Amino acid sequence: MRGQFFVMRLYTIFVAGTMFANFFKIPKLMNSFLIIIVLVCEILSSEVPRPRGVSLSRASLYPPDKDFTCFDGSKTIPFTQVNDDYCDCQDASDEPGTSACPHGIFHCTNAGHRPENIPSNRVNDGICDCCDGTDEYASDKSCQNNCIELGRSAREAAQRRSELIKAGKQLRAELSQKGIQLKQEKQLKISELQKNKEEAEKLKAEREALKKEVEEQENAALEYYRQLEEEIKKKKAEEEQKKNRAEAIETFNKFDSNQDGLVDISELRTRESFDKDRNGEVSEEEAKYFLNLQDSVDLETFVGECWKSIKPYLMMEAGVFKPPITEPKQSASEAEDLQDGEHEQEEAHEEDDEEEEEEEEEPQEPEQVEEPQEQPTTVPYDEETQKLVEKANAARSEYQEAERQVRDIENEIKDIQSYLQKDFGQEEEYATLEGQCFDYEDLEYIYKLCPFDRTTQQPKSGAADTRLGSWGHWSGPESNKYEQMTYEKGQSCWNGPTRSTIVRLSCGGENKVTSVSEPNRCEYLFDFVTPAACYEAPADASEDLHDEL
Ligand code: MAN
Repeated sequence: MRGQFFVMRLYTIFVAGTMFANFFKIPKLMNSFLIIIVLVCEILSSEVPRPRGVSLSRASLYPPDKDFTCFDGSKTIPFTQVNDDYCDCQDASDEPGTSACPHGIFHCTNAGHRPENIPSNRVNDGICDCCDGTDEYASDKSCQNNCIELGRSAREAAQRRSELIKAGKQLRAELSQKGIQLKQEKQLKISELQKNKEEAEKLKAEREALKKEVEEQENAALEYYRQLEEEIKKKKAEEEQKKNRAEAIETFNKFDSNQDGLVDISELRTRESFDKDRNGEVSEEEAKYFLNLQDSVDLETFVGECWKSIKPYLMMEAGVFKPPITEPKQSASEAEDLQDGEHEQEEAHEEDDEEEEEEEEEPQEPEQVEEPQEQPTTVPYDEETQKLVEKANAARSEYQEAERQVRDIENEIKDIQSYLQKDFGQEEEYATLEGQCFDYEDLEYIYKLCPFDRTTQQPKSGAADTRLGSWGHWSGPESNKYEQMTYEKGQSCWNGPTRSTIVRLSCGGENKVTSVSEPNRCEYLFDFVTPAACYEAPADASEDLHDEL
């Protein structure tokens, strides 16, 4: 029975091998060689006597003609106790083919496919774990041996993968070449810009010198006008002062009704203007206030101390002084409305005039008069000075232009330098992805991956997009950090952290986002295939058949 099964297996391997060769167009001679190797291995693996659940490579550890010593050396038992369904060794080495030991390992040969080690508690548990069905040798479950079919599809998949990687590697090499070229071009651009910068700086220095020279000439010419204006201003101020003093003296003489050379309280009390509270009479306090709290003042005290508080009241009385307006400014439309209704208002105003005069008005307190700020007198420049000013203005704007040029070049250099520092992979293979964006649509959103920039999520309803993260860093495993990207510090999640995205990269014939999910709220996972990620060595179609074959 066992012999019949063995012959059947050999036949199946032969047929499967021939089909495999035809399918993948492997030359006949080479295929015969491969089939022979597989058959020899099969014969060897089947013929080497070993306890159940032991791999070919470990068969020598179970010599049947000797007592068995546990692998940890803790115990020696007669060989007949190996696989007797009783756990003697703590390391489970005496029960490789039963479920007697809690942490044992059962080895499935899985001839024709990949061998497998399964936990021994799965032996005879009613579930087929090994494709050759050997794990269920004593259970009611009858397991089909489908290793040949599984092996074939695994090899086919491996072959497809190998071809994909092979093609991808070629594309990756091209991308890498382009990436290196891009960086070289940028490097060249920097050298060119450095040269331009030197020239721009030279020009800037020349223009600065020219500006300085003409500004000196301009300054010298304007100095005359500054002094002139200063003198005019001084003169004007002196005249104002004189006028003010004369006015103060005149007022003093007017107030000094008894001509005793003093202005006193009683003299001020006859002056209606000083009725600050508008109650119809000038009180003693009110009069005293204007005399700087004295009973009487002489001419010099009047001019020096009292005049500045008296003058605004007299000006107000004469209608010359207007207290500052504190109401908010009118808007243009309000001003128009006002103009429209101006006539009616004017008329109404005239009618109201009399009444208004009778109305109690809040007494207005004029502020101490600050002399109005004089605008500097502008003396027109002569033709020569005017020309110098224009020349200096031109020199100034030319200098500013040169300064701007230097700044622009510096900024461009800075941008390129930061580009050159970017990590675009082992051989710049990801460089060409910069500046591109790749979309992925699900039912609700359009997701976007813009490598080295950002990830976004836009609702299909048309609402504004949400930033799911900005380029952070490579975050793949130590063996190859370029297998994963992290985008971080995206828009804040409601009542939560900022959004972030992990982008898993794998080998593909073209650049494409193949899936997007949100495993945790506001943490997104993109899968992106790209030839740039075709790193792996081409998979050997027979690699998985080690050990047993
Ligand atoms: C939006 C989307 C979702 C996210 C929630 C969090 O609806 O960005 O992806 O989970 O906000 O509130």
